[in-house]
Amino acid sequence: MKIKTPMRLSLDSRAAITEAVGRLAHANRSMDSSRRNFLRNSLSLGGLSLLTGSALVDESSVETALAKISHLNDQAQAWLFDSDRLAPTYPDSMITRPFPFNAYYGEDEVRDIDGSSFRLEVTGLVADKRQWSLSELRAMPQIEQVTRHICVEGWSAIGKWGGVSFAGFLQRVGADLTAKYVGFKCADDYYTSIDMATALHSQTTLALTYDGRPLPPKYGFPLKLRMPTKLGYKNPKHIQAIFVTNTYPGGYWEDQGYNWFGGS
Ligand SMILES: Nc1nc2c(c(=O)[nH]1)N[C@H]1C(S)=C(S)[C@@H](COP(=O)(O)O)O[C@H]1N2
Ligand SMILES: [Mo]
Repeated sequence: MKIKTPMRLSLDSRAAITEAVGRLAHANRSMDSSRRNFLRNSLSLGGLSLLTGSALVDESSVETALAKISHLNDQAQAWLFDSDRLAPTYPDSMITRPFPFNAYYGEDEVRDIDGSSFRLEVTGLVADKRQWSLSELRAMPQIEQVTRHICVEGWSAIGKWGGVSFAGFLQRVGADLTAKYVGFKCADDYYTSIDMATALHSQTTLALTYDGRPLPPKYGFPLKLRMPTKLGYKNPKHIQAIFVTNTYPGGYWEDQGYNWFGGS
């Protein structure tokens, strides 16, 4: 059989990979018994040990094998990531109404943040460590996009986010664009981090609005990072601090076994 073109994946197959990775991440995070069931149902244990070079003799070797797969995933996804490929955008008529809320807590516990005293902290490998008020961020050029948000918990929804181009913001603060990671600390103690290539992707937006209005508290007021190339848990809401670093910062779900790259 002749292989026609090198790996040039369609968005559909990228979505399928993302979904598979999401399922793996989800399985990673599941309880012990469902983890074993996942392995039994979708991979043979022999196959898993061949793939990872670990003998699956006990629960901790299964853990190690899954962690290795997750690391392989990070590398494969970083390699597959194409900075020029755009995630699909949609017409306003396709926006999901109401857009779902999700967090590691319930909607009744959403943080209420005072926009007038809010200051965004910017630290790490950046030339300009000044803090930013909301009005300063609103004064920067704004972009807006209707894109699909995919959550590994099994739902997706289309929404419209607007704000500052994150690449533009990183340039403006004199970030070291050769650094490996951009990390985020949130007002609800959530945290995550992303690769620099995704930070600089043209659709990555430091979002100030949802559907043309200031972000409502439940969608992350005052600031959220919106990346249509990444799964839901990589998109931090209620951002308080942004830092540029070469030291792996992890993330709230990532540290519990979710795949770190988490995207396409
Ligand atoms: N600060 C913060 N950001 C977060 C989360 C969170 O719990 N806290 N949950 C993540 C997950 S898992 C999802 S699916 C999306 C949900 O965003 P939404 O409420 O706008 O749908 O936020 C992501 N960002
Ligand atoms: Mo999610």
